[in-house]
Amino acid sequence: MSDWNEQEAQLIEWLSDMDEDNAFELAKRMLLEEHVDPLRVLELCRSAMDIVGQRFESGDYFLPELVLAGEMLDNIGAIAKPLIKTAPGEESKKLGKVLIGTVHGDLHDIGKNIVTFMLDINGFDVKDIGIDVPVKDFIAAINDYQPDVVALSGFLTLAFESMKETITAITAAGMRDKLKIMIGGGQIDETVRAYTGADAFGVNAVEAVTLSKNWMGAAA
Ligand code: B12
Repeated sequence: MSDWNEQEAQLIEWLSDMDEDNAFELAKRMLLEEHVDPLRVLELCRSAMDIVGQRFESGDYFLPELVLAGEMLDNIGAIAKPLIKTAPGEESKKLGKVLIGTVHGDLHDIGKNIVTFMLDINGFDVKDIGIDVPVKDFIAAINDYQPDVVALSGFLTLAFESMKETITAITAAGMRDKLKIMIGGGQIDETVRAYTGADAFGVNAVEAVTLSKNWMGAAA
């Protein structure tokens, strides 16, 4: 927390305290009037969500607070995302195809949507197949879309199992050698990567872009 200036700490506090109106107005002012880096604002949102998550775990918050947190993020994201700059020249050339979805059993999609958006503005063709995606739908979509990279998102611990199932099925279908698989969302680390059999994991949307660019042989 010590890394934040006063205004940033205020945004985190309002977001984590569910002070929806003040948080939205401040985020809007930072983005549209003060031209604060939108990625920085999204990072502040993420920190606030960690606090919300902790309060949920400790029984101070319940499902309605998680729902409201999701809505606040969506609203701020809608202003922030169009302000994220595309690197010059990246708009026209397509670097490769990425298929992305949240694995079955998991309904979280805010992080996935940011990843989709960032891959898109960084020159990838991205097909987003949504949330709670059954293994068979991933397989069908890979057959159909022929992606270079498959991105699996999931925030729940149970998503690790779904990711493993999905990757095992991709291997069983004989598609594993033709694509790279990255996973992300929530508490994913090297142990989870090894467990699921993914090629790599990323902790944020910038890492998702870097991994994909490296795999496509484009400078990150
Ligand atoms: C908002 C929220 C919800 C909303 C989701 C709304 C939505 N449309 O997504 C709602 C209310 C639906 C929800 C429901 C539930 N939730 Co919830 N939720 C959250 C909360 C507060 C924020 C999540 C979020 O969106 N963060 C913001 C994004 C932007 O986060 P981010 O991590 O920075 O995202 C980046 C990375 O994840 C990465 N990334 C994402 N995907 C990918 C993919 C790839 C390939 C890569 C490389 C990177 C990558 O890039 C993103 C952008 O930079 C978290 C707490 C937390 N600390 O995260 C709990 C949390 C995830 N939820 C939790 C729980 C328990 C639930 C429920 C089970 C509650 C219940 N009792 O019903 C349900 C589950 C429903 C289901 N089956 O999925 C737990 C999970 C615990 C666990 N370990 O399993 C958490 C951690 C809260 C907690 N601490 O207890 N939730």
